[in-house]
This record gives sequence, structure tokens and C-alpha cells, in this order.
Amino acid sequence: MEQTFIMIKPDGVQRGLVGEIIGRFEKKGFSLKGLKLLTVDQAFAEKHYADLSSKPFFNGLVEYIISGPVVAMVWEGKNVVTTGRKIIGATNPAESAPGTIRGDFAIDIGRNVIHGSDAVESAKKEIGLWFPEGVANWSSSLHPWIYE
Ligand code: 3AN
Repeated sequence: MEQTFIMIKPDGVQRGLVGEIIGRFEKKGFSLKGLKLLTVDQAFAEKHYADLSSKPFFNGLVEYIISGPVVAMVWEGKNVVTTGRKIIGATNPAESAPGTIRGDFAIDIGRNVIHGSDAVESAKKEIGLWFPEGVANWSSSLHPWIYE
């Protein structure tokens, strides 16, 4: 089954949005496979955002991500990468639809509360980076009530 990497950024943790965000993924029917709260250092943040290293906002982005603890998670389910991005909403909260996490809880692009992998391949890479110890192996007994 498909997995995605989801991270609640420091602003989401500081604002007390952890429960709200986890609840949205849980209520959708996705399964939580990995979960930890940690503060990352500059080298780790630069690795996570390596694809954006040439962007003018890169340094600010790294500063923001290392500014406090984040919640790193692995969620599993059918189409979880694409559907997870829909639950999160557009990168710029000014354009994220109401009902999405960023649409409901964010205003500025540089404080957009949450990260979600943008493709199955990047999800694999990010899960490997953030969870080198591996993730839990369990299957929800609710599957027959979620999947046909
Ligand atoms: P997403 O997080 O929606 O996949 P990316 O991968 O393009 O978006 O950008 C990663 C992060 O970089 C965003 N979540 C946001 O915090 C930051 N970012 C993207 N574009 C900008 C921008 N124009 N100005 C400031 N920060 C940005």
C-alpha cells in the first residue's frame, strides 16, 4: 500500500494544530505508520529541501524548519500521496481552498503549517531520510469498512 511523508512544521506545532491535523488524516481513513516529534539541524533541513537549494527563499525556509520541533509522520493508504496533498491544500495559503489544512489555518507561504510529499518517489526518499529506523508494520482491522 502507498505511503507518504507528512511533517507538521514548527508553526503548526507551536500553534497547537497537531491533534487537528492528525485527526484529518485519521478520519479520512488513512493509517498512521510512523510518528515522532523532533527538532532537526541545519544540515538535515538542507538535505530534506535539497531540491529547493537554488531558490531565493531557501535559507529562510531552512531557518523556519529548524526553529522548533516538528512532527514527522508516515501515513499509508490508497492514493495517499495525491490525496494527502489535497487535504493539505495549495503551497500558497492565499490560494489554498477552505476545507484544506492550509486553507483553514495558514496565511503566509513561509508559514504554511505542513509538508507533504509531492510524488511516490519523493515519499520513499523522504521516509528513508526521516525514518531510517523504519516504520511500524501493522494493518488496521477497519480496512474492510474503508476499502471495497
Ligand atoms: P509544497 O510544500 O507545497 O510541496 P514546495 O515543495 O514548492 O511546496 O515548497 C516547499 C516549501 O517551501 C513550502 N512548503 C513553503 O514553506 C516554502 N516555499 C515555497 N515557495 C515559497 C516562496 N515563494 N516563498 C517562501 N517560501 C516558499
